[in-house]
Amino acid sequence: MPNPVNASIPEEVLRIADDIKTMRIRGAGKIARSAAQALIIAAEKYRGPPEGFTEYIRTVGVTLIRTRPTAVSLPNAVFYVLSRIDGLEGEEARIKTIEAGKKFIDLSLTALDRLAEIGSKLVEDGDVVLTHCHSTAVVRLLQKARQRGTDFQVYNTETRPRFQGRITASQLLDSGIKVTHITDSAVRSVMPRITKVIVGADTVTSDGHLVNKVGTSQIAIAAYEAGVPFYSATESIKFSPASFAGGDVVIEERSAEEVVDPIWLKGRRNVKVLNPAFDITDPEYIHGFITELGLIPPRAASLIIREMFGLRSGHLQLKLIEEEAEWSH
Ligand code: RI2
Repeated sequence: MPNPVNASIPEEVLRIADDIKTMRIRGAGKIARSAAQALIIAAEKYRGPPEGFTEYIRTVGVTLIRTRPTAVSLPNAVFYVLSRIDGLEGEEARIKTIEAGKKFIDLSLTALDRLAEIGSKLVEDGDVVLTHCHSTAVVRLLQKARQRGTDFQVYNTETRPRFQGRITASQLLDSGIKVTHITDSAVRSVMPRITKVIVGADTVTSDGHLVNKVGTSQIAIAAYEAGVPFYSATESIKFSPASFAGGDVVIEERSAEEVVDPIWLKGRRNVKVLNPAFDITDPEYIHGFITELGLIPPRAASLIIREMFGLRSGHLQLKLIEEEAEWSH
C-alpha cells in the first residue's frame, strides 16, 4: 500500500530515522529515546489538517520502526506514544503525542539510572567484570560502582565489525576504571580471570531469552563453562510484548562492507559474507536481568511483560508491525 503522507514527514525526523539506520544513533535505549524525540518533533511540526494527524503520526511511527528490526525498545517506544492517542483526533492527539513522547524519555532515563544503581551493588571489591559491545546501561552501572568506591577492573571486547567496544573502553577509562581491551576471540582464554560478566540487551523475550550483540551467546556459554555468573543490564522497555504473543525476533543482517573492505570483496566475487548483528542467548546461561525493577530471573520475564505492558499489548504491537510489513512491499 503506498504511503500517502510520507512526503510531509519533517526533514529532521527523517534524519533521525536515517541516523538510527546507519547507526550514527545506536544502543537500544538511545534508539528508543531518539524515536520518542522524533515523534515529538513530528507532532510539533505538523501543519496539516487536524483530521489527518492520527494517520500522519502512525506513518512517522512506522517509518521509525522500519529503521532497525531487532531492538524491541524501538517499537516499544513508538507503541508507548501511539497507544496513548488511541481514539483521539486532531489537536488533542497532537498535544498528547508530545506529552507521551516526553514522558517516555523521562521514564527511560529514570529506569536507566535506577538499574545502574541496583546493578552497581552487584559489583564487589576485587571483581573482574567482562563486558561486550557498548551498552549505556552497563557503563552507567560500572560508573556508579566506581563512584561508590568499589575497587574492580573490566575486560572489554573490541566487538567486531563496528568496534563499539572502543567506545566502552574510552568511557570507562574516562571514569577512572581500569580496562583491558581484548579481541572477541580472546573471551574464552581470559574467562578464568573473570568473576562476573555483565552485558546489555536489545530484546528480552517472554521466555527469558536474551537478544544482544552478536558474540554474546558465545560469551555466555564460556562463562557457564567456567562457573562465572552472567548478567544482562536492561531497562524493562527492552522486554518484548510481541514475543509474548508469539512474534519472532528478527536478527538484523548488516552489509558485507562492515566486515571486509569493499575493494577486497570486489576481487573475490564468490566469497559470501554474512554479518548478523545480534545473537540469542538461552535463559539457562543467564543468572539474571538487572532492571529498574530489581534483579529478574529469566523465568520471570513474562511477568515483567504482563506487568509493564499489559496482556493485549503484544497483539497490538504485532498488528502495527504487520502494517509496517505491508507498507514496505
Ligand atoms: P544500551 C547495542 O546494539 C548492543 O547490542 C548493546 O548491548 C545494546 O545495544 C544495548 O545498549 P547496537 O545498537 O541500551 O550497537 O544499554 O547494534 O546502550
